[in-house]
Amino acid sequence: MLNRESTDLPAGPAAAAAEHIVRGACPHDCPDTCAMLITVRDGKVVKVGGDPDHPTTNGALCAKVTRYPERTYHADRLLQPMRRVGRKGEGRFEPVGWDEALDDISARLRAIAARDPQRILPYSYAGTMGFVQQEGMAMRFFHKLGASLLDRTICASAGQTALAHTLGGAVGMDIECFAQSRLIIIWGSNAITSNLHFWTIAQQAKRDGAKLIAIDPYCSDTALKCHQHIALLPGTDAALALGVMHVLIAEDRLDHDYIARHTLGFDALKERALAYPPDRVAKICGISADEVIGLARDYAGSRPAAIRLNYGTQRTHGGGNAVRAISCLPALTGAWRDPAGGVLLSASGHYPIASAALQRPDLLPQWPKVPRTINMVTIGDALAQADPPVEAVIVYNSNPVAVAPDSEKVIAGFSRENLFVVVLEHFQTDTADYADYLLPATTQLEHFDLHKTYGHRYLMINQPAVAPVGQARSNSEIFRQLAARMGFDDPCFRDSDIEIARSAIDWTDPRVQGMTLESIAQSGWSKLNVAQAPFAQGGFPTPSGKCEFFSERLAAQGLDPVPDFVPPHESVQSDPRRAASYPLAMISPPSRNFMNTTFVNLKSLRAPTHEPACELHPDEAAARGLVDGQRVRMFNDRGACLLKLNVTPRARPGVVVAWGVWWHKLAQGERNVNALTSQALTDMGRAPTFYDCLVEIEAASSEMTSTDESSAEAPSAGAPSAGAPSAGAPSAGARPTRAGPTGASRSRHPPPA
Ligand SMILES: Nc1nc2c(c(=O)[nH]1)N[C@H]1C(S)=C(S)[C@@H](COP(=O)(O)OP(=O)(O)OC[C@H]3O[C@@H](n4cnc5c(=O)[nH]c(N)nc54)[C@H](O)[C@@H]3O)O[C@H]1N2
Ligand SMILES: Nc1nc2c(c(=O)[nH]1)N[C@H]1C(S)=C(S)[C@@H](COP(=O)(O)OP(=O)(O)OC[C@H]3O[C@@H](n4cnc5c(=O)[nH]c(N)nc54)[C@H](O)[C@@H]3O)O[C@H]1N2
Ligand SMILES: [Mo]
Repeated sequence: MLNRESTDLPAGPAAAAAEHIVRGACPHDCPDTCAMLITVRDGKVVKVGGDPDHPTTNGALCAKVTRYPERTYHADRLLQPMRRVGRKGEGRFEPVGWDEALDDISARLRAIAARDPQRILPYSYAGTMGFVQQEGMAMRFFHKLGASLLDRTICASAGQTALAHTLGGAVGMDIECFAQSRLIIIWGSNAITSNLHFWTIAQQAKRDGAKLIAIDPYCSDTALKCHQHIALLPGTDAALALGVMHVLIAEDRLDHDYIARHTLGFDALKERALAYPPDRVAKICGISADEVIGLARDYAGSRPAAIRLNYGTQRTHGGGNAVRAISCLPALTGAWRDPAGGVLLSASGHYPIASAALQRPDLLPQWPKVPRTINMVTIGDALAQADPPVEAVIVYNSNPVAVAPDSEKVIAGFSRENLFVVVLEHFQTDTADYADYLLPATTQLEHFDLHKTYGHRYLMINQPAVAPVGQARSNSEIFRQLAARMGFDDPCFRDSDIEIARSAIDWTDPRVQGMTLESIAQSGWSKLNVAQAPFAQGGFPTPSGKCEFFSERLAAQGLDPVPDFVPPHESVQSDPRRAASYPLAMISPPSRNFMNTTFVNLKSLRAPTHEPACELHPDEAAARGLVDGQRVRMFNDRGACLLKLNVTPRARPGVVVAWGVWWHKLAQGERNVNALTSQALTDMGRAPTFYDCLVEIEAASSEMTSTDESSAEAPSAGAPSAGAPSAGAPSAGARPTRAGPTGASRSRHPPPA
């Protein structure tokens, strides 16, 4: 499967030597997208390191990705195709040949498609972010089939929609320029966890005298190291941004020239901001009026002033409006005039992506009419209620049973005996337990790819370092072979991985002028030609060419054209009745050692935390008679999970911080935090509201508190070993109770009672 043609591209140095280094790119859903140097000895990867020449990677990888060899050669790695033998969710499989598996899968899909191809649904996200292995061949396949479209909204679509309606796209500052900023506001981002290489840059700025301010309900590792931390309540960022505007306007600290030339709708924004005086904002946000005023004065008084905004701000009901309000700020003060001023949420919109050539929507049977769209966030409801029903789900690059909100409903959906499920994976995840066919996929060390990024401006190449492990095949190869079996004979289904990568970029665009796939492969990466201060003279990619405080396009959708504070669905202020039963606002931000649910099954990365944990303020703990270190049950009317309690003032009163995102089956009680989160959506972008979730916490009953890490180990997954029907040793049944509201005993993900 190693794509023959890939050797045509210049590989890394000394490609033929017994020990050699191959250039890779980190595939994960992280803004850093690091350049990797992969050391191969005798056909095996022995080391993965960071490229010292790549300006943002700067020679360093995070603890997770340094462990790529351990992950790749892990004893639980899926090495052969498998077919279900037990009940859905039991996770019991038998080995099957590739041909038999692909023949049967294509026959099943053909039969369903004959009734209505919309009954088939792809489910995928960002297990890998490469053009080839993420959606390149997969999307062509599902388009040709006429399957339901998947709305890929689980992470960023509220913020992206907001940016599109304000700046004109996912565009902004060059991350490297933050080194020269005099003020950096780190807004809804725990950079030390989720954007480590930006943190290196921010520390450089700090050493050079910049002030760092964190805006975060939790005193994260990052907030701890900033000069100031503003601990607002979750989901109140728009109010804070409007309060800052109020002060800027009241004290006339505006760049009137920039506003006049390069913005649209100042009067409407001014009127809105005047409704948010600091006292009102302080009440909404749970902070002091002085903090609002101080933030505004710091912002207006520093030049260059930069905002590193992250997706943590947009996982509540008003997330879209929050991102819109925050991204209006640099146009009010003219911060965009400097390369080290402005805002960065995502840089992905700077890449000239040829998505029509890559994904071929024109292959849809009734193009330009498109099939129905199913939102990946509400997969729980969709599997129960969609009409016509979903009869098949093909999962790749994602672990929906663990990452989608409202787990009990997701589990119930995947438990349907009349749902045909195919999962392409590296490991036997929570989702894999529900597969009818479980297909072993290659890792980034075993396949070719080309990457855009969302945190910096380099196109990145990933060369395969070694041959696929076991019988693993790349996503692109699996969909290529399925396409052949379905009789899809368009030439694009025979494209090699190199050809798919080439089709992904509009090479005529000035931003990639002078670049070819081959030239990028030479160094492993190549920087886009985009101005360091892209909006110093305006030129926003909006319809008006201006920063749109007022958005005609939002108005046309019947939405508020001017940013406002949209309260959380669930908070003490917005829903006091619900808060009477569930008074704590729960947020579940990324863990440092995991990448969403990826790496949770690596014992070495799980070791520091040992088990899922949460943090609660001493006053909240005392009010409940809870003590540090004890096991607690966190619950609401949707579900429950068991956590170890850390009592610490780093969590503000009213908020519980429950780190994401464990595998259900590796957690005590076999439920992670998504058992409690809801399927409610954001104000724009149809996105999830993971951090908009009221809960209560109590001591776990004694039968829930047996703490034996070994009992929470993964069942040895889908086994490489000689043909034995493997996996899913019924370890689950040996455990005491599940965390769920019913407390009923259960097998591995039981349908809710
Ligand atoms: N190690 C690691 N890195 C990751 C990930 C991971 O799981 N682990 N996930 C990756 C993914 S998928 C993404 S999308 C990115 C970005 O992921 P983000 O969701 O931006 O994650 P963080 O940077 O950790 O920042 C979230 C911060 O926002 C805070 N927060 C929560 N609610 C609010 C709120 O309402 N307002 C404000 N101001 N702050 C809030 C949290 O306490 C946390 O400190 O990170 C990526 N990087
Ligand atoms: N409670 C709560 N839930 C959350 C979040 C949160 O902050 N709190 N964060 C949300 C966010 S921001 C996101 S982005 C989503 C992430 O959700 P997902 O995108 O589902 O992310 P992962 O859990 O990392 O699962 C990715 C899976 O893809 C697999 N994979 C990796 N590479 C390949 C490949 O080449 N081929 C195949 N076939 N498989 C591959 C990995 O083994 C892994 O199991 O989760 C969301 N869920
Ligand atoms: Mo994400």
